[in-house]
Amino acid sequence: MKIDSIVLREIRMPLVQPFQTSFGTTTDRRIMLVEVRAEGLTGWGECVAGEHPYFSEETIDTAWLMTMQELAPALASADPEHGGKCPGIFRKVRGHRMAKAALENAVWDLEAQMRGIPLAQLLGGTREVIPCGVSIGIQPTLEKQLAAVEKELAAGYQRIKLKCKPGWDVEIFEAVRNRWPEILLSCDANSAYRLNDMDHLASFDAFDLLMIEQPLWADDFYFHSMLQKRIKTAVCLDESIRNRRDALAAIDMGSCRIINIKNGRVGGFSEAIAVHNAAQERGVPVWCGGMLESGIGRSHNIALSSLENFSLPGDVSASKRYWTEDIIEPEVEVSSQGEIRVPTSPGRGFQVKTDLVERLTVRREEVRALALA
Ligand code: OSB
Ligand code: MG
Repeated sequence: MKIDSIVLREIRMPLVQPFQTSFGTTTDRRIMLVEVRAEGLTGWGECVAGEHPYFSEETIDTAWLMTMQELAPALASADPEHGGKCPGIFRKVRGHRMAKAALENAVWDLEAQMRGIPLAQLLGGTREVIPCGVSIGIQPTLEKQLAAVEKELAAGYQRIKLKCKPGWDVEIFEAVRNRWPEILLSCDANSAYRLNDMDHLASFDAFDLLMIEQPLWADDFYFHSMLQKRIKTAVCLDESIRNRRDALAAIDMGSCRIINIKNGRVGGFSEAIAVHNAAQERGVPVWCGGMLESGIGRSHNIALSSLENFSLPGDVSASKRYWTEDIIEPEVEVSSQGEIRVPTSPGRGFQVKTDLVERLTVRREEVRALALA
């Protein structure tokens, strides 16, 4: 494909309600979008980096800088024939996986349009519908926490994930389990616990959780493997898994029994598929994580979730849980069975509302392929 230009934008979108994790509260999102324009078509990508380097080292501002200085110029002069070429084009840049993923995924998005096939099919997906769960932020009170769970169960979601941290864990699990003994329930600590919390984490076994997500350090496999040996509940790794090799190491060491795959965290669709395949070959189920995405990242998560080994409900949920108005049409909707239908139309299957994106844009820069010649 002959790339004409790459456009970077920052859009600002207020969340319908603040989202609190063990590392902080998000009220408004600052989102970097990329457009890769080639042969009269536009592929879109979303960078999932946050405003602060709390979930990962990357932020929207580091991603913007690396995209302008390194990644977009490299891509614009490479004219890749498909998305799978992007890791090679970006290889000399160490890290910055969320920045790389935004561009790589835009190229896959573009390629699906050029070939006139659904993005899910281009990725190798086979599912017609994907099972959906929700990630519920830490609430101001137990009553509000229970009300939030009740609302999402009523909407049909198949799995409830509770954000937790020391001081906001067993009491909450106990209250939720007492009220709903049968539901699929999990928790996500975003690395909030330490070695001397091992006994405390073992006490989570009483609540029949589907998994405990990333209890320990974001860069650790070894102590997670020690923890996994001591507890019955499956450990799921999120932050720790950066690529296929990490997944292999974690599985081999027994650091986890489930893997959360996030497109941005692993650097784009190519590596996400590689992690998926490695886990599948070893009998480890995966699910698709979320990063409070706008409709563009969300549509890409839906396509990824259509791969076979995404057998557990993901954190990919309806647009209206996040936004008063999403930037895609139709918005992402979840059925009363807690499922999202995978689009069968060419490309990502959701139109970008370009007028709305334009209105939300607070910063814009462009890299033109011709200027590089
Ligand atoms: O750890 O999965 C996480 C949101 C931001 C950063 C990290 C995480 C999350 C979520 C929300 O859990 C998932 C979503 O609803 O998009
Ligand atoms: Mg997580």
